[in-house]
Amino acid sequence: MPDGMTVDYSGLIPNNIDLNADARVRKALETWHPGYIDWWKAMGPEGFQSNLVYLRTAVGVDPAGWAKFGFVKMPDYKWGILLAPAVEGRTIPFGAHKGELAWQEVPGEYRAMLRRLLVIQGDTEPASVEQQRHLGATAPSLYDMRNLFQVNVEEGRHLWAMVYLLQKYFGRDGREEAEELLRRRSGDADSPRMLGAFNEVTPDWLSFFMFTTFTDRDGKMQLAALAQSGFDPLSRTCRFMLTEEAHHMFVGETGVGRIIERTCQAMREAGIEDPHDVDAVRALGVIDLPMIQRKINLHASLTLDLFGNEISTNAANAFNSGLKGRYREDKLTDDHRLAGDTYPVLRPRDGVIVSEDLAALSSLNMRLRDDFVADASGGVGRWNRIMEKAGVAFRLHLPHVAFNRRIGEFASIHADPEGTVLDAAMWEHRRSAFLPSAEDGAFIQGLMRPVHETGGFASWIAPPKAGIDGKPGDFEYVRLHDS
Ligand code: BYC
Repeated sequence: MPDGMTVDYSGLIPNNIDLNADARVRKALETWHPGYIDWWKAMGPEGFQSNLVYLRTAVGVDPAGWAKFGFVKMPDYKWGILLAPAVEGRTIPFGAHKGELAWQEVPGEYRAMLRRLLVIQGDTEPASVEQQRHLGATAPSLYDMRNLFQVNVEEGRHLWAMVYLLQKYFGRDGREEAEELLRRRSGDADSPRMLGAFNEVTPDWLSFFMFTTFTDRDGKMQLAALAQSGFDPLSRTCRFMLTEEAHHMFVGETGVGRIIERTCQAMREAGIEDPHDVDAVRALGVIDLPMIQRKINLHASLTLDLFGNEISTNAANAFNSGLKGRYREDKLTDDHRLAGDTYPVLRPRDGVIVSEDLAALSSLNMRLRDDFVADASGGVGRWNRIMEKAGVAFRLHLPHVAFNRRIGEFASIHADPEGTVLDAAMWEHRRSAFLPSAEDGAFIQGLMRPVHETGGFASWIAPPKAGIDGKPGDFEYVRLHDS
């Protein structure tokens, strides 16, 4: 009998849920598997599918030792179903059902809402793989290429995680939704992915590092909120997904950090004091710091849209029903019901941005977005310390939440990255100072040349402080020559 801690590797689908004893779900997953592999080959990383990649694979759910590293061809990766161990006697931590035993089956009255949450979560996972599929060709090192592929296979596993929940708990319509998850395509005009940011392009490695810093952090916040769910299988699934997610943000944050480090080093060596002397900095073959700020402005604002409307009945209902909690709900000390409570919400009023105390239940998207901003600013602080240490007079910052928004209270106005409201003409006039321009894109594309030599790194990025799994920086993380 599985003990919930070890993973059964004997069948097609590794799992710690005793899939062998559940013929119906095993058959549904095995039927879905070939379509998944077809999707992976068509829409997963372009090229490198027959190369050996030094990947980590989950082999257990014990935080002390859940992964093993080894060379794997990506299509042979063991995508499995892994849930964090059950907590004996767990109760619903918030909402109208607070204190009742957590659900092991879908509560009938909330079925549609729960399915929608699972489908939206599931949709983002393959979307990100599709967005990143061209990047292998321009990897700045084998170390970075390996990290990209690690992120990709784990997003693939996260799709499996949602598909398992859909197929096990939603029968026929769950199976249909699982098929749809393989049918939609990022950026497709007829059948796009569900949320805005997942239809954007990821054209270069700076975008990839920004995406994994910011958009994967939305993943962290949303998964953390779903990990509190009163629907216990969702809670256990998300708790384990969070273990993998941490590495994705590490890849992003250290990737941007290494770009900053390299730029500062090149500026110092060339005696360039002014970070705004963009032509001189770019002539060194490194990425200028103002461009990094514009990329932050873009990716942070696209990611803020993923939190939905500040005022949302959907969010209130998901909380009240016990399906989706707040970030670290179990650490909060209020009544976990929020009826009658208020929360300060930012919104535009007569050309200025004001804070209004609104019903806390309806403001839960705003609250999670605030938690995200606090979490993300820690990373920006660490980037600033790299410049400070190098003696470079430039500081990065997150844009104001009103900047460049398409969803929510600020979608109807224009604001600059400091939060000053602008009219449409002024916004158009200053847009290229705020957001990456076509010229920025062309410059970055010019830098995107692959470095495939073991231990080599592109001119615009510093090597990492340490390798993966205790390996040195010049380890051959992707074997390009023997497959
Ligand atoms: N784009 O009441 P509202 C990750 C729709 S990332 C397009 O405010 P709600 C990952 C909304 O669907 C985490 N449409 O919505 C990261 C609704 O439409 P319907 C993914 C949008 O439900 C990197 C209508 O507007 N997980 O894991 O409160 C790599 C009214 O909106 C958008 C989740 O998001 C948008 N941005 O909030 C890989 C968790 N925003 O239903 C993976 C699950 C809103 O009226 N999802 N709309 O037709 C949720 O909790 C919620 O659905 C949302 C939206 C927070 C996304």
